Amino acid sequence: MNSLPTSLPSLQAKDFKSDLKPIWCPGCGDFGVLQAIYRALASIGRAPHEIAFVSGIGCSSRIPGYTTAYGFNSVHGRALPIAQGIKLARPELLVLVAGGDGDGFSIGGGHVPHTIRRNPDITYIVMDNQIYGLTKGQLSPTSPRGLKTVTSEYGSMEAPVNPLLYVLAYGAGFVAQGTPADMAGLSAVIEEAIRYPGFAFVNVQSPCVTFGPEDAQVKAHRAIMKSLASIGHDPTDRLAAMGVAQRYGEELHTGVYYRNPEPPPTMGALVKDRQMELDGKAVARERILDAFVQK
Ligand SMILES: Cc1ncc(C[n+]2csc(CCOP(=O)(O)OP(=O)(O)O)c2C)c(N)n1
Ligand code: SF4
Repeated sequence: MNSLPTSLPSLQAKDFKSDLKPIWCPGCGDFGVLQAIYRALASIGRAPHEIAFVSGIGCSSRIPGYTTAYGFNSVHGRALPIAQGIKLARPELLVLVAGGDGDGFSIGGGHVPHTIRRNPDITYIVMDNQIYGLTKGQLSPTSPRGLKTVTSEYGSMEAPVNPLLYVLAYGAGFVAQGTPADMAGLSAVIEEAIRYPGFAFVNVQSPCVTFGPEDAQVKAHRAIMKSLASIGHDPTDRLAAMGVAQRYGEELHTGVYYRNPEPPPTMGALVKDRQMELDGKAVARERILDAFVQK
């Protein structure tokens, strides 16, 4: 857990709700994700003006605009580098990133490993609906094999990317999964991700009711979801987490896959140390020069 203040009773979920009305299709899973984010932010207790919320482009990437935090609906696939820049320039801000599976694991997929190896203290929430929603139903990197879409009329021939294994393999310190079918569980993992001191990833199975796979619906999730705690998973065991994550696409597990019990230094902490080191060297250099001039 990091030094974020624990819940301030004065902030409620409604304080994070902006005046903008979501234009998602009725029944879209992203409504539930938004509610879970409001709840998590209320529990965290940071005021909206202390939060920077960055997204890429997609239906899911509209989410920052529906909150009262500072929002940046940026460029398709480029939310993570922008968020890292914000966190470096303004380390005191709470930085959240959100977007779709296409945004994060197709066009933006190359940024994920590099963000993980730098370990900025940011939270990345992916609304994984296995489709490109905004552009009306093309194959996405997480589309299941066989899915018929406008770009795979006879069914996809490709194996899906596994977002959980992807981030675990690169060493993400916090990895969790949720679904809007379990609002309490989803807001709890988002809150825990925000409190983790380092890069934290939450994959949300957020159904696209208009273009997504037919069996991916909130109601269907409720019937099949299984918490990782109920199967006795140990979230401090990264290899065990990778083992369970292999079942992505076959079973719907919710909860924390992995939480590094000894979080490594964040990018912000390392930069601060380097700055102090260089400042110290600059002071020493000035002293030597002063001594030289005085002679
Ligand atoms: C550079 C660039 N390439 C392509 C697009 C078109 N585009 C916009 S959103 C999107 C994919 C949306 O899918 P996803 O990121 O999974 O989000 P969703 O809409 O499903 O929430 C694409 C291909 C774009 N806006 N910019
Ligand atoms: S197209 Fe899909 S992802 Fe986009 S708002 Fe509609 S249901 Fe949601």
